[in-house]
Amino acid sequence: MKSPVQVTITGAAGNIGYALAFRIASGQMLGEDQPVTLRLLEVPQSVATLGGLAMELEDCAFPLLHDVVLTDDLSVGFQDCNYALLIGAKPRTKDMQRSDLIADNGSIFAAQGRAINEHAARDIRVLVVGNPANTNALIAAANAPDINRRNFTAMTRLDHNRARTQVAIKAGHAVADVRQITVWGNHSSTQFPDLTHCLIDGTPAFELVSRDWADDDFIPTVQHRGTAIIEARGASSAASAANAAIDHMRNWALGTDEDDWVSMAIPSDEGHYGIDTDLVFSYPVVCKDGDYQVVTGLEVDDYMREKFVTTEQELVKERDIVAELLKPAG
Ligand code: NAX
Repeated sequence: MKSPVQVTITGAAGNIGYALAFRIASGQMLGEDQPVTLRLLEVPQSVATLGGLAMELEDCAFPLLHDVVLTDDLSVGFQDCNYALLIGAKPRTKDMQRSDLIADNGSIFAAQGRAINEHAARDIRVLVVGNPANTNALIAAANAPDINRRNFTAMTRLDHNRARTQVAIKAGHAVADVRQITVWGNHSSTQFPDLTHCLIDGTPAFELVSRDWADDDFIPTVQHRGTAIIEARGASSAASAANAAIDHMRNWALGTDEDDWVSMAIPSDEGHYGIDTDLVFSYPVVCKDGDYQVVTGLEVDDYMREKFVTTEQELVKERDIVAELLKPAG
């Protein structure tokens, strides 16, 4: 048996945390031979609620669950952490715009970045889920100067999974037949769910679905799915978000399928596809040996370029709003 790894979940008493913790403890994220210690980090007033979650985790008698640590102390929460899922933040409510969230949530991720820099394992892998996820990941990375920026990522996998299912339904195929779909840019309504290089059972998607359908139906459905779910259930997506977080981390740690790629929001420092080099931007990536690489060399036409610019500009605006939080304390 391998030695246990430390997995931190922030906001673990929330909706996504509740849907996530059991799946990590059961081995669905890091494999069925990898024991884990769960470090559950919350705000002080929610630590008591975490006690209930810890009891339920005990009651599952998961063979891979080595220990559970409950805390509201960042230094304990990130101690020697190998995998961090940064979920805790204020969720967007029915009438709230993303822009309202940015200032509110940014400072949480600056503090967590500093704590990661001081206490976590040097090869920590970080997934930011709390919104605005891309910009929060940028803030966390900026506040952890001793950790490789590549190790800070944000979640667009839920959008990727949503896109995959929508096109499978339209084409009358199984989800498993859909390959090489990409969500580019921000986890927001400016994201670009892209079928240009998508294959469905080996056939180019645009031979099975029309470009008009993609423009008028598919793209807006995926872009606004989060809002549709809030309207329908009065709360934001939780189980599907937890599922996407598992998918993202599992692929990063254990690799992607040979003939496919996935969407991950990652630091754009290398400037792939001409994107500004100081954003966290969602790209198609392949993962192997615990690392990811952007899929390069895809042809980009004017239509795609226009969509890239829209989502890139939104990320630049978000970055401007949090400029003060991007300067690590000297
Ligand atoms: P909940 O309100 O159910 O849970 C959030 C939890 O975070 C609460 O228990 C709260 O006490 C805790 N928390 C707040 N500040 C904290 C801090 N500084 N340190 C530790 N814990 C803290 O929200 P939930 O539905 O779980 O959603 C969490 C976040 O995920 C929200 O920001 C939401 O917008 C975001 N989402 C991101 C998605 C994505 O695809 N990237 C999709 C789903 C979701 O909307």
